[in-house]
Amino acid sequence: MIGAECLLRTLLANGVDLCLMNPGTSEMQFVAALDRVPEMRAVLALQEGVCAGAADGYARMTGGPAATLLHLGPGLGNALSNLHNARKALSPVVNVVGQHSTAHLQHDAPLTADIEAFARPVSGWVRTVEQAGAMGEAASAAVAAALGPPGRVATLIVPADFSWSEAGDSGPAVVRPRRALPDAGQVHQAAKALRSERNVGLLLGGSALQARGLAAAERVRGATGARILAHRYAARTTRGAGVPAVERIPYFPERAQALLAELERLILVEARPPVSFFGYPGTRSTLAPENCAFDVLAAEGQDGAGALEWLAEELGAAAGECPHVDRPELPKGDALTAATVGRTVGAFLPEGAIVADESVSSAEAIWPHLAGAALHDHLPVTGGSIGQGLPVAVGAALACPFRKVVALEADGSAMYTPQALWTVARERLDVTVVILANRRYRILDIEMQRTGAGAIGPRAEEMIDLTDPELDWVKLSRGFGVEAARAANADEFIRQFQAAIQQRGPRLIEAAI
Ligand SMILES: Cc1ncc(C[n+]2csc(CCOP(=O)(O)OP(=O)(O)O)c2C)c(N)n1
Repeated sequence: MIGAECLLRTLLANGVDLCLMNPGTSEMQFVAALDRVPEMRAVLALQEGVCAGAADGYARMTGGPAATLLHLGPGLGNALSNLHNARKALSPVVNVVGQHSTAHLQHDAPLTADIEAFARPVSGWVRTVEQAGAMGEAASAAVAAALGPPGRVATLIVPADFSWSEAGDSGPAVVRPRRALPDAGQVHQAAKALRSERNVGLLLGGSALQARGLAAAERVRGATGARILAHRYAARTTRGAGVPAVERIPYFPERAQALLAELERLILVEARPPVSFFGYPGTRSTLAPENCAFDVLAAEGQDGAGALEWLAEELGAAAGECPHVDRPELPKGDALTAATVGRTVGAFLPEGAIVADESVSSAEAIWPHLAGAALHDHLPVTGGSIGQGLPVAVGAALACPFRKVVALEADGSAMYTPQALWTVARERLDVTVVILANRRYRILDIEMQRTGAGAIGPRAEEMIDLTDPELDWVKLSRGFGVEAARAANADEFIRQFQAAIQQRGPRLIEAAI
């Protein structure tokens, strides 16, 4: 078996059966091998940022890795932004990058680059395959490294001659690791604090923000009055009917600090002490009060949900009812704003939907309206690097073909990886994209003031305004093969969004907010 086939078969032996790729000459053996290894689903993306973001979205929804296949240093370079987001999401990703054949490398040919150096800052594990015979073992090691826990980007660099040479048998199946519970001492310490102190909060991140962890956290809240807070950039939060709501830490530090002002102790569950997104002149970066004490109930990569259940038992907390939140009412005759988009999405979201949220300055206006929606999963931008929402939607739809995916996309952000629309169309994914078209880098208006950079002069305005020329999302979307329409007011948006939810398949709505 040649190396390329050995790698694909090793991935399959490890349950990795999706490869998001944008190949070149050094990866031709992999492309050819796809016809001999039909069990591997290969999905083409037209820009590597889409491959990386889709692998992240897939991992968030399945807990396991997809593979990428990227072309040399430049292909990896295009993927870095979304690999950065995947790293912050703690998503397992097997990131396969082709390399020149070993004899060719010395000549510094046009595509030669230090791929390991490109990979290292976004990867938790990097290895260049040393010889063809090591291919199977190296691929298994990459899967094991990706799985963690916590999950990480494992970059496997494959010289072309090893992919075309005899490589021997495929590598072993690695045992899928279980997340470990914390030590009893951590649970006892948290229970003691909750029993004896008043202003205690639990900050949930990672897997603790899914149904099991949330239900256990609600029991703890019921028994102790502790506040349940959510890490703002956790990879996946289950929300809506049937799961308890949590307080999400706001974006701006003053609001976040005000929300947390009374806290004397914060118990961290798969989360770190919260910090603001940016540092501003005269503002501190930490969000909890300066004298707040911290305990770790579960570290990142541990079983936060299991730890919360243990804590609830320790406290003798009864299973509580999940408070009911009404579905939002549809806006009537209102202007089309981020809030009316939020109410409409909240009203129509079907059970089991997945929301890829890159709504940037519209996020605060939309978020509360989804609390009363049907049960769904919310996937935010984890690493602040925009251009993630559409690719994450692709990966989530590939992972969960029977769940509706809704991508809430600010127009500026959507322009970083619009090629994702082509993959949505080609794979006929059940994705509804809502473009929040304010024709501006709106958040930068606010940030300009906050950073003390000063007033927006006419030249600065040109760096923030997106009206000259205007992006036409209906034409752009159709150009990528996704049927689209424009909504100019709330009534049009309601009609179009309802229709998109009722049909299966790709659809884009440009909401002129
Ligand atoms: C990769 C990357 N490049 C640039 C930025 C800086 N940035 C943050 S938000 C933003 C503009 C966002 O505009 P849009 O997506 O239209 O959202 P709006 O603020 O209008 O809601 C930019 C350029 C970033 N976060 N990531």
